[in-house]
Amino acid sequence: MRSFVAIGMPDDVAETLWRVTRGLKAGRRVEPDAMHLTLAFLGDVAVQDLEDLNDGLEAMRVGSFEVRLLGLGTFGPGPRTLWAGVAASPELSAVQKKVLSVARAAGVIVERRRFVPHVTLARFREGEGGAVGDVLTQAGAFGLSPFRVEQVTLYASHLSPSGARYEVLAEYPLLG
Ligand code: 2AM
Repeated sequence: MRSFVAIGMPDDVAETLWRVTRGLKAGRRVEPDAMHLTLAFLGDVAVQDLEDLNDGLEAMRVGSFEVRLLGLGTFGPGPRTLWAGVAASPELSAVQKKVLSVARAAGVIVERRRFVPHVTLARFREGEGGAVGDVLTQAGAFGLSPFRVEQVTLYASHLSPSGARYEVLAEYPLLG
């Protein structure tokens, strides 16, 4: 099953993020209830590995912490995506490393990519990305109040021609 571990956005944060892309004239906006900060993209995971992953995430001892969304940016030529950035945080880096090590221990092969924490707000097809210019004029000024991360979530990603649909498979409270 195509899956990933992420931090879901609280409703009020997601609503605020949704308003950022209100004026976009092209591209596909990510719906508020699909917004998340990915800690580890796992790709296709075998059912047995998923069980081990679930056990490992349940056993993880990490406390809750705060994150702050700060700045806007883009990935890819065109660009392909618009995202909200995340203020550097040792707690966030620690939980991301922990999730990666749990995934590897469960037998999941995780890509070695630099962790650039972000929340994707919109995706663009070729030729659409220019529309991002209007939104990026607010980039420097963009910043939200910090919010507390109380849990991490294991999601399944179901791909279809109209985009990905995310399903919550399990939630893991951060109790320390
Ligand atoms: P993105 O939002 O920047 O595209 C589910 O696809 C989540 O995993 C998304 O948040 C996506 O990031 C992230 N992700 C990281 N690496 C990925 C990859 N190689 N393929 C698809 N999604 C990836």
